[in-house]
Amino acid sequence: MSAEAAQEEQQRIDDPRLLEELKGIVGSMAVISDPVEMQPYLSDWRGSFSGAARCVVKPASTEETAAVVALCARHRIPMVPQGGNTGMCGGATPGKSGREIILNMSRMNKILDIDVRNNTLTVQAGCILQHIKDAADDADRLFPLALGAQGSCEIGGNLSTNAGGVNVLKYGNARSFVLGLEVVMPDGSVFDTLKGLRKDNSGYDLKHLFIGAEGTLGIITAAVLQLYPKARVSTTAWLAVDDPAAAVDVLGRLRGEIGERITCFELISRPMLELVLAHRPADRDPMKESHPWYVLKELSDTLQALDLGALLEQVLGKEIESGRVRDAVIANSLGQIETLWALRENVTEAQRAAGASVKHDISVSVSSIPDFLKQADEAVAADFPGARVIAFGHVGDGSIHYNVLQPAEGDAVEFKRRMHEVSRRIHDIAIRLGGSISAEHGLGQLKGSDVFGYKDPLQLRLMRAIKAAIDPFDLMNKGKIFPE
Ligand code: FAD
Ligand code: 2HG
Ligand code: ZN
Repeated sequence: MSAEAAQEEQQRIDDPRLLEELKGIVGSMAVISDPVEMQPYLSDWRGSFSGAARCVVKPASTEETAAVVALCARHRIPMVPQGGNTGMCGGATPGKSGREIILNMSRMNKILDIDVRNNTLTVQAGCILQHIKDAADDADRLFPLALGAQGSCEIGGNLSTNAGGVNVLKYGNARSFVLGLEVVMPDGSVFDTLKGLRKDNSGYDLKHLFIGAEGTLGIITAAVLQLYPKARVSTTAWLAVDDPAAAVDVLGRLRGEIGERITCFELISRPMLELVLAHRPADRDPMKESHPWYVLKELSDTLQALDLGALLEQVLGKEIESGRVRDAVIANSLGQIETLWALRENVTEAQRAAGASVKHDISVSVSSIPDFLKQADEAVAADFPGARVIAFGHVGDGSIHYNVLQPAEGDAVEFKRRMHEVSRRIHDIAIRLGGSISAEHGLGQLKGSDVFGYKDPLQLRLMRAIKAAIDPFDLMNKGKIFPE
């Protein structure tokens, strides 16, 4: 037997032995290998991706995670990190080989520390985002990351996808909240920068490599997060505009006048509103007349004494007079605010119920949004007649969800067959306008092969070199970002 073959033989481990060793590390209740019990972990929430795995392992501490990873590294067993499994691109779903183990982080759900004087919160990676927001609130602070899945997504998943959401305009995306990170590396060693420092220029800031890496470079186990002052006053309005150009124009003018106070500025198309209303019959159109486009806008401030309502009326008055805003509804109660937000936040669920769809999560410069939407609409109308476009997004970040649904009476199978073609057309337009094919959801297994046609060769070379240096045996989330 050659030395190589002998080493391979030593690395091989059969399932019963592997399960026994894993149970020895995390306890027998935290290893799932029963095929029926494993099912929920083997596919994504949309049902778009599914795979197979040897087992699901749920570590409860950094030490357990490190021991599991070291064991897998020794036997060259590939691993799939999994958080709340709410991702859009199949990043947390294993491949088809059945050789991987899923490392589900949901037992690592402790808030480890709140340091109000340092304005920081230290959390384990499996903490549900809503729980972190609640803990910050209890400490009279704000943790601003906000997205529709916040009741089930985990901070480890948020950081691994560098999640965006509705507050990026004011506070930035997930990356901007991280002061320190703890990561179990692909060989089981622990990268530890859980320090809460705001200044540290002692070389490369390596923690940022793991943020947005979609679990391909290691397992995030904990993070130190930056807190913000709580908003004491806020006001929410639903505006009608003629087209996306008017929305971009209004945002530009408001930024000049009251920039810091704009927390959200969400673009909503009429077809999107109609889809949500059809899905939630108890909800109502906020306006009597129908308009082609809307904006859901929120202002907030930390000064209790500030009359934001008056400020909003003043700036909106000018926009209505000029005709840039056609109509406006200002929410007067918590109930009304929730009603308006429900129309925005239920769009993902409404799309899921409406049949096959192909999602696009592109970004362009804010000023290019109208051009992007015009060109994309023309392309869909010409090449995919009958397909329904559900366009909406985070205007202030140039981030548009341009989702194309199968024709209402059409054939889902035929539509799915052409999905890649649809995406190609939309992505080409975004790239021609200087944009990106992923604003906030990542690549996962949905867009890995696409990005390689678009990304600059030097950047690709650097990405591959980093992956090879950190994970030489390609054990971490195989086939994600980098297609197999
Ligand atoms: P998962 O789906 O479990 O995993 C996502 C990726 O991160 C995978 O590649 C996985 O391998 C990796 N990963 C997970 N945990 C770890 C870890 N501890 N260490 C290393 N890698 C890890 N996204 C936005 O950006 N903005 C939005 O506005 C938004 N709105 C949404 C609304 C709804 C209704 C839904 C269902 C989803 C939405 N999303 C949004 C997508 C999704 O919620 C985010 O991508 C979220 O950040 C994923 O978190 P998760 O815990 O579910 O991660
Ligand atoms: C949002 O902004 C999410 O609501 C989900 O990013 C987008 O459903 C989608 O495509
Ligand atoms: Zn979004």
